[in-house]
Amino acid sequence: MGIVSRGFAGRRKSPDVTLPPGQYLTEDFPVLTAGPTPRVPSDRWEFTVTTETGQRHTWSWQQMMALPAETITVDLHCVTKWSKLGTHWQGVSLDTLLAEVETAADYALAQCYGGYTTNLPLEDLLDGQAWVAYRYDDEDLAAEHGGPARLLVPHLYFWKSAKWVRGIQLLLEDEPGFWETAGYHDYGDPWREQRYQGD
Ligand SMILES: Nc1nc2c(c(=O)[nH]1)N[C@H]1C(S)=C(S)[C@@H](COP(=O)(O)O)O[C@H]1N2
Ligand SMILES: [Mo]
Repeated sequence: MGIVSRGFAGRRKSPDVTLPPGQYLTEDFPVLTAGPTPRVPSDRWEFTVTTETGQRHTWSWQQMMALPAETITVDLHCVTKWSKLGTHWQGVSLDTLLAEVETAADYALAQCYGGYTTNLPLEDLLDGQAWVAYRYDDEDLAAEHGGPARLLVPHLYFWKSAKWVRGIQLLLEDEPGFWETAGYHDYGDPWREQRYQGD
């Protein structure tokens, strides 16, 4: 590794912050929703994992709340180029939910109240990389940000963090979701700037 001397001329305003390429910092929390905001009361909310053989594992709100919660502090990177650092969440790890599920699938399609979908490799939902998040900044997650609960997958562009999530379909073959069908990248790694198909 080389030694980099910033010198005086190279000094930046925020020398400690490294953002993915093409991103800028924002302090507020923009709302990005394709279509109307679904209103799902928690007593009618449920979350279902469906395997490639059609087996279903469903959690009611009450059952989800009874699972061990994790506190998560992560940076968010939206493909529209804003990044928000150090966001604070609470939720249930997908490791906890998927531990009970037997599957040979390699892919997952997140499904939402309201019809939005987004696809991810199953391995990107495991090993402490993804949560069903229901609290933001120590408050119940607001409806416009996906409340009562959303997927949180912060290592990928934020469109992969499905709001109003109602389930995960496990698949043997990859199946593109809403934005992926419209030309956005299948995987969406912000550090490799995978915004669009072909990036
Ligand atoms: N159900 C659903 N989830 C969604 C979206 C959406 O339109 N519908 N938009 C995605 C996009 S493009 C982004 S950037 C984030 C925005 O989340 P926020 O509105 O909480 O900032 O949610 C993602 N999850
Ligand atoms: Mo986005």
